[in-house]
Amino acid sequence: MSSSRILGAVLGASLSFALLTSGLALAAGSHGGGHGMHDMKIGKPGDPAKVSRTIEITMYDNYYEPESLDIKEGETIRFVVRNAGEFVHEFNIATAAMHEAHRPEMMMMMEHGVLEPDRINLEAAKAMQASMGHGMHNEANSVLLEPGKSGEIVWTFPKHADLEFACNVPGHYETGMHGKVKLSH
Ligand SMILES: [Cu+2]
Repeated sequence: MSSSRILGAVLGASLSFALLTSGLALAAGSHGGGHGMHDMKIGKPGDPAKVSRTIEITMYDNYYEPESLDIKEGETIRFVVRNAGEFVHEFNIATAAMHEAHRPEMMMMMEHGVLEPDRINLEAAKAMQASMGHGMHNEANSVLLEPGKSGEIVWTFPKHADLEFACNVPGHYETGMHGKVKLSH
């Protein structure tokens, strides 16, 4: 795992949080980092004008409602995600392998004090950014939310993929905070 990927996770999370607190919850910007996210494999940021439906996701400690998703291949969905739990949670669309690779990065965020159990420490995020010298970076396939916060993702799904939505905050995936994305014709 490269340090740039770790930084991408850290700064992506802090940027997502900054966007959310300013009320601009759309994570629809293009993914310009090119740091190894498999865009074609998992889909891509969606065009808000092409959204076919909105799905509300509620995050609790440590599970999602709904528990799984039924999506048509190629469909563009607006996810409105709300954290109704008492801890920070993530809604991240990816393959199981990508989630697995993401978890050590989230662990590093926690070790650097960026990710606290119930809040995102932006001061620590800035310090980590300064010490590692990497620019801001957004992850369009995920949103990381403090308790009580909401966010949105517009996502276009691919035709074939084995995807799950998951929370990679340390300990959460392991206690069941993930669900299947069922893609159908
Ligand atoms: Cu979680």
